[in-house]
Amino acid sequence: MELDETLITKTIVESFTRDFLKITDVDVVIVGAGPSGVTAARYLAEKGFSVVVFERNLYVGGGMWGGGIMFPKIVIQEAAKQILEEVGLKPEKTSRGVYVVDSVEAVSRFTVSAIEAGAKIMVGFNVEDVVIRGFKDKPKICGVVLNWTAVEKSGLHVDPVAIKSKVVVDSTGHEASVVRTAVKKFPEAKLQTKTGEIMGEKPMWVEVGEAEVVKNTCEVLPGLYVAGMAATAVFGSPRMGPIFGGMFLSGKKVAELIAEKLK
Ligand code: 48F
Repeated sequence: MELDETLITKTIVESFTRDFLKITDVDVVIVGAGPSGVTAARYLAEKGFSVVVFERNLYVGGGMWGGGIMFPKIVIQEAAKQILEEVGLKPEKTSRGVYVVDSVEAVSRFTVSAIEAGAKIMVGFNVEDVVIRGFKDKPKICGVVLNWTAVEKSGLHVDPVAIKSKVVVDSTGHEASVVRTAVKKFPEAKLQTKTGEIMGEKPMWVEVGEAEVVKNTCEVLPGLYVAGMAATAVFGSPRMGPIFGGMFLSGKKVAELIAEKLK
């Protein structure tokens, strides 16, 4: 067989289009493929839900690669150990009582596990807005609006496309970018925070930050959930720096909440 150039082109376009058509209407859209997002994706896909993760970078993993100050190590506490073991990691117990794994292996195993469970991960897509129904009467978020990250960066005027879902998860990290957009575009909806607004991440306090990121993982607007650092930012909790247990536990919790909601 001659390796004609256009057969490569056709294969790429055909295969991508087939994949994309499968994810235009799903149970769950997850925005951001950091530790909380990929963990949520795996659990939800394992439970049989159709799940797509949109990640604006061309790579997954979010803040996991760089560990702490670019030392590629992921530190976790006992409570999160089982989640890591489920994806085939072997957390090493240190003399300090916490556990450690290699960050490259962690990203790889979490990603493969989510994909094997049936989640679709789409990279290079920036989620720039949400889809809503019912402005005044029972408003609900029921999808996302997205474009190629390259389009956003170029500043070209290109209209985005929409994806419908039963629920959306904001796991975009410190930015909480989906909640931020939803609140800006949809001021009549009140967030489930003390002030009804995004409270902003507080300075570091590891013990409290780790507990609160899990507590804050919830449905923050009808149809929109927060997980990971996005939950910390929305609810005004302290940051925790390079310990990742809370991120994995938050991803697991958001999957459980959504599974309960959609059952
Ligand atoms: O920041 P990130 O890793 O989120 P996380 O799951 O984990 C936080 C930790 O990495 C670390 C920490 C540990 O204690 O504090 O920071 O909360 O991953 C968020 C991902 O979301 C992508 C972004 O590129 C990153 O990979 N992202 C952000 N905004 C968008 C987005 C968007 N609008 N559309 C698509 N992807």
